[in-house]
Amino acid sequence: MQYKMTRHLLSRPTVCQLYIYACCLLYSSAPVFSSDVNKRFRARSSTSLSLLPIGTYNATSVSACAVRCVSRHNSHYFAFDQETNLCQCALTIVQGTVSPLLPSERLWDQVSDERCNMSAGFAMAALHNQQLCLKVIFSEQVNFATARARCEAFDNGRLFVSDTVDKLNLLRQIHDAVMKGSRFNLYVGMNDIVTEDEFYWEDGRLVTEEERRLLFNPGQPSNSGNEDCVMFASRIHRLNDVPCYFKSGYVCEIHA
Ligand SMILES: [Ca+2]
Ligand SMILES: [Ca+2]
Repeated sequence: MQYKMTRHLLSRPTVCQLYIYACCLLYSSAPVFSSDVNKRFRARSSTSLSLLPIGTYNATSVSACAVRCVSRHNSHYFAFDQETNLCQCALTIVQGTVSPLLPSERLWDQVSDERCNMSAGFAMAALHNQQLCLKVIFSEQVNFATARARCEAFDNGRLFVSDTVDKLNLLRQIHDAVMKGSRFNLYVGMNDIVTEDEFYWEDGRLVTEEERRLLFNPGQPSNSGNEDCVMFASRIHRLNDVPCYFKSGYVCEIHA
């Protein structure tokens, strides 16, 4: 899937009817009908929000755009331009720097999302029946203990429990969009600090054999030189155990 910002849409100076809609509800496979749109989606307008589109279409209305995005992509986020009828579906919207808006593009109403804490830089992402709230931090490089403490300083915050391949892929997409070619490894919420080779997620669950097989890079975890903390390795898009004193970016999530 190609994740490419279509800035031309956002840069029209007269696009005063550009709305970002974000689903307030958990994913449902039920189709979206016109009358449901206002209940299931709400307009978001902010100079500091961007979306990572996964599909762009022409749609005759907001409702048609919603139907298209939900039915084709299970997408809970979209932008619709009422002047051009351009409809962009996205799996996530992110705060800030992915595609900064021009001054002429200050046309979105700020809508806060209390649970997702977007004002603190968290991004919402819909993944199957889950709604994730993630924040990728690369502006400081810290050891595991500091990364963990930073995440836990947010209400309901913790290091990201990246326990599926889909979550790793989403992390890759957000990382690549935000970093624009640079690469940062990111601490995630897994370690075997207490007992060697017994990895636990930050939610307290033991990491299963299947999770190890699917999520770690082949040959990892290696505990080479005593590695008890786990990073998302941005080049390989898989996990690797590293010494906990290594300094790295990290990814936090807000959990329910
Ligand atoms: Ca270890
Ligand atoms: Ca390793």
